[in-house]
Formats: sequence, structure tokens, C-alpha cells
Amino acid sequence: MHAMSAHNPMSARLAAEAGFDAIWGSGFELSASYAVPDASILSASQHLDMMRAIAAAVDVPVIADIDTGFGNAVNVSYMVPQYEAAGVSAVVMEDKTFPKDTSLRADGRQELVRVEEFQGKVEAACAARRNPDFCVIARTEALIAGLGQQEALARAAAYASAGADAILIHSKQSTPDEILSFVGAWRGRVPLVVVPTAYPQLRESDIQALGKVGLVIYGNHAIRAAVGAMRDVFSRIRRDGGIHAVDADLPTVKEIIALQGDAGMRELERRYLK
Ligand code: SPV
Ligand code: MG
Repeated sequence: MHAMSAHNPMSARLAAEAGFDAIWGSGFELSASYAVPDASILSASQHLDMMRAIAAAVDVPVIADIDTGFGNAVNVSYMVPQYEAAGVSAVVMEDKTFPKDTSLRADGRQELVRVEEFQGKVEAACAARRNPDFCVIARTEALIAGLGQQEALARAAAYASAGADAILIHSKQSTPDEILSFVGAWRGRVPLVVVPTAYPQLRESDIQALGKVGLVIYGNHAIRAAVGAMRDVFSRIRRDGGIHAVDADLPTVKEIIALQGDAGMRELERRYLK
């Protein structure tokens, strides 16, 4: 299964249209779209509201990135049913301290909570869900924090025994070695989740061949694509002194109208405007 990041309903709709199996409700992307660091700066309700809007816009499952769970196990217990009610299918919660720092920044502040504390948060998340099919994915940042494979494996096993349905193992090394070694050593029964942003050379076929990875998340490609495209078009318009040259290179207004669900609106008009 492959999930593409999204920061709003339109990016989610484009990801679904491209054929991704799920939407990654990325905290990094939402923070970036507000032009703030991915460091627990946005509120839980800002993220929750966006997940609700995304879930309403697509038919594929939404996997919500709830960072550290917005506090302790009590906060997690309160938030999980709200994500479920918002139409989300899974949450990913990481074992960092609140407020978190983003994982992929060089020299970020990466402090982990005690294993027992995070087990309590995983247990609280599992107990709080109403639909047994709702997935609780525990994410360990042990490799990101530089604590090594033994610590990462121990944490992953502890979180699986606390009830996590899958373990997200994150790495920021520029080669896949660290992740490949972890996956090879993983003896747990639950599947793994990987986010190959930092080691993009690892392809889907390589990951599938490992056999233990159930989900690949592309963590920030929607916002990076959007930033690149906007930068390029905006600078061309300034340079060209108008929109005459870029116009032919952009999606048409008609295409945007279609993506806004115009066909559905016209159908409602036909049926109900009397
Ligand atoms: C996100 O997309 O918000 C993630 C993945 O959590 S990462 O930014 O790589 O930590
Ligand atoms: Mg995140």
C-alpha cells in the first residue's frame, strides 16, 4: 500500500486521482502550508479540521499524522475518537516529547519519551477507538534520535505488545542501509511502515521484496511539488511581464472547476432546483 502526503483536500484529490491507495495527512505538509515549522505549533483542531475536510473529499483512506498525540495518554484518548469521527482510517503517533521537532531537519531536537509512557499512549489510542478496523500505528524515532538499531527494535516490540497495529520506523540517513538492517532484524508480527524521503533510491519493488513492509508513505511530495511549481510560475510571470507565456503551461480553469466537483453540483441543480 502506498500513501501520498496531502495538506488540503485538493492535494488529496490529486493523489487519489493519480492512483495512490491512501492519503498521508502529514503534519509537515500542513505546517509548511501555514508557513510554520513542523514543531507542534499548529493546534490539534487545525490538524483535525483539515483531516475532516480531506476525508470528505476523497474515497481512499486517510492516515492522520497526529505527531506525539497532542500531550499524554489522556489527550490521546480524547483525540482518537475525534479523528475517527472525522472520517480518518488510521493514526500514526510518534514517541517523541511534546513539543516535537521535525524529523528530517539536520540537528533537530529529538528527545524520546520513556518506553512505558509511550506504551500507555498506544494502549489509550487502541482503547479509545470505536471501530475495531481503525488502525493505530506507533512510530519510533529511535533511529532519528541516533539511539541505534537495538533501541529501535526494543521500542518497536514494546509498542507492538501494547497493541499497535503496525510500526513506523523512520530514518533520515541518505542511504537505505539503516532501514534495510532494521527490517531484516524485525521479528515482530505486525507490519512495518517506512517513509523513504531521505533515501529516495529505495524503490517500491525493493521494499515489496522485503516482505515485512505493509505501507510506504511519501511524506512531503505534495507540498514540495506545489512549492516548486508556484515558485517557477510566479517568477516567470514577473520576468515575462504578464501571464501570456505561462498560460499554456498551466492546468486550465476548466480543469480546476472539474476538480472542484462541478459535475456533482450540476447534478444537484438538475434534480433539486425547481
Ligand atoms: C510528516 O510528513 O509530517 C512526517 C514524515 O511525519 S517526516 O516529515 O519525514 O517526519
Ligand atoms: Mg509528521
